[in-house]
Amino acid sequence: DTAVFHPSPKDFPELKNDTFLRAIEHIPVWCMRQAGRYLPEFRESRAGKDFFETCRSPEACCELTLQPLRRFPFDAAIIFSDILVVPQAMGMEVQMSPGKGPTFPEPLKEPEDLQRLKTKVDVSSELDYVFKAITLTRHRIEGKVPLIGFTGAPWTLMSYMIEGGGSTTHSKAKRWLYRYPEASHKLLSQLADVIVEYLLGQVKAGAQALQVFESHTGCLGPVEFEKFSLPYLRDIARRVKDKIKESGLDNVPMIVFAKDGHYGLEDLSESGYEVVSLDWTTDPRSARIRTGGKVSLQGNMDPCALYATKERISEIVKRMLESFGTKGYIANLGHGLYPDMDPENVGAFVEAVHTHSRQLLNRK
Ligand code: 1CP
Repeated sequence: DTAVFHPSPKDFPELKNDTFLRAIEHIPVWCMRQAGRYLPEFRESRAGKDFFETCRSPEACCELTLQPLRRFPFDAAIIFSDILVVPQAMGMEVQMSPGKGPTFPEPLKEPEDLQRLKTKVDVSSELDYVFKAITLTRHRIEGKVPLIGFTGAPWTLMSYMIEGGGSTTHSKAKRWLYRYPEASHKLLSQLADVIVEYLLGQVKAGAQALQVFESHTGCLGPVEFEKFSLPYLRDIARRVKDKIKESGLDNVPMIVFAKDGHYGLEDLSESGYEVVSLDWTTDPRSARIRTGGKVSLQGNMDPCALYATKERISEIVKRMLESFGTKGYIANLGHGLYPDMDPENVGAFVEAVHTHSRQLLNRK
């Protein structure tokens, strides 16, 4: 009977799906390495402390993760940690030399060195400190933005384990691919097994999205990528998603970032990840065509554009958003922030994404 129902514009049922409203507000934005040395408060928190000690303190990781959110309206947080905690969990020693980056005092040299790695890695105890950091941060973030967990991909970790640190040619690690393909696959599968458990543990601890960093794709070509990187990236996405389902958890979006892997874009868009993150060497419009709407895209402003004036940053962002389009898009840089970047310009980047995306979305 319509006569007895006088609806008033109050006390509506709670909105269960606010995707639409959020999507017309603005394009989401975050930055790789947003918790980093470009922030004075980060440098102060880290001063005089060992890097991996910091990684092992859930309180410290939580604080470093939250710092950039206090300054800028980022739409996501990424847990403070490092990709090299995985080789450590497998039994390798890694030190962080200030100004030099990560160093392995005893890198893998020949296939027999694989015996030095633990055959069974108890991920839940070895990497427990990361899970604790994620859980604590999820509480302290108070639901403001989602928390992203991450890992290095097998090839990138393998290259560090053999090179013993950063490298421009990756020639020691690539020597393994050409000379010891079997031992290479053995190491890559061992890494993939640990990574699957590690990512699942992160989701159980509270991570709401996952990013897999294949930072060293650029030194591979299409053939080696197909053999030594892509199969493991695929395997990780499939196994993590299966295990999330088996555990009765909700699916979390997975992002793959294969830096300088433009040659593999079509394959990456069919590798089981919801999002493909791009570095700045790929043109957004061609990336849209090549990925055929199969995935969302993330990226890809050249981090060095942050050295420009705020006006120029705004123009660059506007063009980037127009090229990617507003659907299925997460604004980000094409790689991490550098320590000498001006926090004010990081703020200008975030603001430009919000301003221009509102304009683009309202035009429709
Ligand atoms: O003392 C310090 O603060 C050292 C600088 C630093 C920081 C802030 C390192 C050493 N790691 C990190 C944190 C870190 N590392 C995060 C934190 C979250 C965030 O992004 O805000 C993440 C996601 C990483 C991941 C990471 N570590 C990657 C993948 C991303 C990428 O840059 O391609 C890689 C390759 C590393 C190794 C690493 N750790 C640190 C350095 C300087 C490097 C690179 C060394 C090299 O190869 O030259």
